[in-house]
Amino acid sequence: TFPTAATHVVTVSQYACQRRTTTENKNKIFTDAFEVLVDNYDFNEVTGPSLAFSRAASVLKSLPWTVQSLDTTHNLPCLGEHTKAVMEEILRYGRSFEVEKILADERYQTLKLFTSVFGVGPKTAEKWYRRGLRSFSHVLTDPSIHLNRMQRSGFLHYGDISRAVSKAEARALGNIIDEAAHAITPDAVLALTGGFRRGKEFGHDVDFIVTTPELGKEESLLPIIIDRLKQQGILLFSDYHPSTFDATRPPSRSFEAMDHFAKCFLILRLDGGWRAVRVDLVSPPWIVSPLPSGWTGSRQFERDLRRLARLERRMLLDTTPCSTKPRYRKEFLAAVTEKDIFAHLGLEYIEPWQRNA
Ligand code: DCP
Ligand code: MG
Repeated sequence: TFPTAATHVVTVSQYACQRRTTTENKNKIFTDAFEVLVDNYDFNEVTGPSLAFSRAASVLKSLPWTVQSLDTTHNLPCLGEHTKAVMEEILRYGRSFEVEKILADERYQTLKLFTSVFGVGPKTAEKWYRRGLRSFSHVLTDPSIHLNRMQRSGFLHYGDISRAVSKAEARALGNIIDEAAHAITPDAVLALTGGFRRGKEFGHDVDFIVTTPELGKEESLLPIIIDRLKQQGILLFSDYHPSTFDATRPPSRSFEAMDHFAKCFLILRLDGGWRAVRVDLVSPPWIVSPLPSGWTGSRQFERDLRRLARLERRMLLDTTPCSTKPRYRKEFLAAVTEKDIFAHLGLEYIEPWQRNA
């Protein structure tokens, strides 16, 4: 029989890490609208509603059925009054007037355009907007605007890097980087992470983890890989950040706590239909390599892993592989694989392709 809402009265968790979310989104009409609202709240630094609509979008993405009436949403978490009002409009008129108003708003349009450039965040976009700039040619011809190196590359390769990267292109890049890593050390390990690990067909970039079992050696991997790519003539841009990883530091509460491993943001030239592609490499020590599940995403999935750990299990999810005992934690739980992490949190294992929350 055709699946209807009534056949799916199982409870849906408020945490994305307790839901299985494939790339097949049956409620895109709602989640696309929510994403416009989220962007607009973020541009205005309004965090509460931004998170609320992000969570609502994530819940709808996990449903194996399309919402056709608000009556079928009573059992669903994270759908507040405002969210339901937007859904009601879409169900009734096929569109949301609130969303349409934002889409037609000059400030929203301009900030969206500016932040689509690699290296331009909401703060810079806002600064340019306040200066009266409304287009790329305004920005590029304004003598008072000083672009940094990343932004100059962002504009230079704008057309190429705003085009989606395919799985085949991701594989081709994987081979190039794998070869570079293996030339340094034969036991280097390269793994695809980010959206492609979750089974997405296209991505805005390609994310890789590269490491080696030889402790400490991972620190030198990225600079050497970057050098090789440069010698091959395919490096168009690189921004390298050495590790700030400190095993003696107590775990951090913040979501961005993952961000202390050596990493680099690259633009590479991919042969065969010459194009520029954005590539991110992260190089954690081998001992914490299961934790780069933190780079698998989705962003909402990672957020909710941390939120559940903190609120429901009184644990902090972190990458610190040491045995110090910070005051709010009695012991560290060792994790060798991703499965260990889910088990420590009392969660059923969710496959990467089910983390498209
Ligand atoms: N990530 C994070 N914090 C951020 C941004 C990203 O923890 N502020 C993590 C979760 C993401 C992963 O890194 O899933 C990769 O980031 P991307 O921006 O490359 O996102 P995806 O790979 O998921 O999607 P896309 O296809 O847009 O690249
Ligand atoms: Mg990505």
